[in-house]
Amino acid sequence: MRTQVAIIGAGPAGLLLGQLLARAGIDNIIVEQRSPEYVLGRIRAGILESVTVDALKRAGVAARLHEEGLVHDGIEIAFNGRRHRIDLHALVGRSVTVYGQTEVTRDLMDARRAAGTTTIYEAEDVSLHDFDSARPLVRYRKDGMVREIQCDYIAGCDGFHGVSRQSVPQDAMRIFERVYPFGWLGLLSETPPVADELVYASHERGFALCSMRSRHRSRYYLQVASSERAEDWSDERFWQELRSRLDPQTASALVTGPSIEKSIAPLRSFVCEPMRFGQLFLAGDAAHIVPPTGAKGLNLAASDVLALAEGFEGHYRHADGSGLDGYSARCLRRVWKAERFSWWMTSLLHRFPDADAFSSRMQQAELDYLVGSEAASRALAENYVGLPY
Ligand code: FAS
Ligand code: PHB
Repeated sequence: MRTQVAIIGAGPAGLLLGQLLARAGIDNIIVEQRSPEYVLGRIRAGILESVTVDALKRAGVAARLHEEGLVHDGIEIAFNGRRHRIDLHALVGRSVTVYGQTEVTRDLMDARRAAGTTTIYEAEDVSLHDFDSARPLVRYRKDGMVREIQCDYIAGCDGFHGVSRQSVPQDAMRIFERVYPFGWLGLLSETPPVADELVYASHERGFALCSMRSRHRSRYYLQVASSERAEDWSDERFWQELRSRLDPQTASALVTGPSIEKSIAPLRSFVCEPMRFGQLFLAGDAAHIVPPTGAKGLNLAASDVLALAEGFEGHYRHADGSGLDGYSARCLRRVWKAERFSWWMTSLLHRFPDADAFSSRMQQAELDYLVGSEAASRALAENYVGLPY
């Protein structure tokens, strides 16, 4: 097979890139190691920045998002038994949209299927070759046969554990990483959300987050030690621990029910520099990871893909290589600011096992300052809704 751009990974980054390229008349093939059902079964992000909403509009897949997405003008920060609302829209004139990553992925999959663009699911032993030449190659095994895709470029959209970044020689990249000593135990339930907007709770027992997917489906998270396993957390134990970390107003409004999904996500900050290696471009989690506290992971993937699609369009339609040449530097400027914000929010709201009394007072003072200063709240708001793309 031959194509212009071979995309590795059919998560949100790969599917969004494929859709934007197809609409620009740029031929592409996606190679995905899992089945569509498996990809849809992963429960992840829930908050879309306006940049991401615009990207999905440009990709022609925002109809259901407009119908079902919930626009939120604020978030709440709870500590010392009280909730404090950060009025995003009043502070920076913008909002966020609650619409699960699963739904984004489903909409992109449906659009790709309708367009008849090629996606190879359950591809085994995917490998990348000669991306330091003008004739890169993707090889994979399907139905017992080894197949090849010749292409002009490869887009590595295969997430943190994917093959793309691992195909790059170690001495060609610089890695920056911070692994946090805790994870997030997430629970999805068909229960009404505990509040109209998200509640980020800082408590001496640990961080908790009350989020949602719709007005009848809730998503909750608890900070847990890295050694914890989801199977050790019964629904009852989860609900009891969540209630113990919430302020009285929120705890009294909590409606519990059976979990639909329960899983633990590790927390890390990670950046690979640069994001281009010859004819290979990394986008999304393949290039960077943020702790989910700032709701940036999926949104960074979308802004990478927007920049990459613009670069390919400039190259193929206007013989202008500047977008591709500037891709890595442009994305990393936005990535590092999102890394800072996600690290800051994680440091502010979580309990660190090695924190001393001074660190705890610093957290308390930062929280008091945040909710008591319009300037501090505005700084959080402009980062949370998404810095300019
Ligand atoms: P993805 O990891 O979503 O997709 C990569 C795709 O590549 C996958 O389908 C994978 O199967 C495929 N792949 C991997 N290796 C391959 C190979 N060798 N060959 C072919 N295909 C391969 N973000 C938030 O904002 N909020 C959250 O609450 C949140 N929770 C998360 C929980 C978990 C457990 C994880 C891992 C991430 C979470 N994230 C969250 C971040 C998440 O939403 C990512 O930012 C988002 O999925 C990024 O999308 P992609 O870059 O497409 O990577
Ligand atoms: C989610 O709903 O999954 C979610 C929302 C906000 C975050 C992280 C995750 O900061």
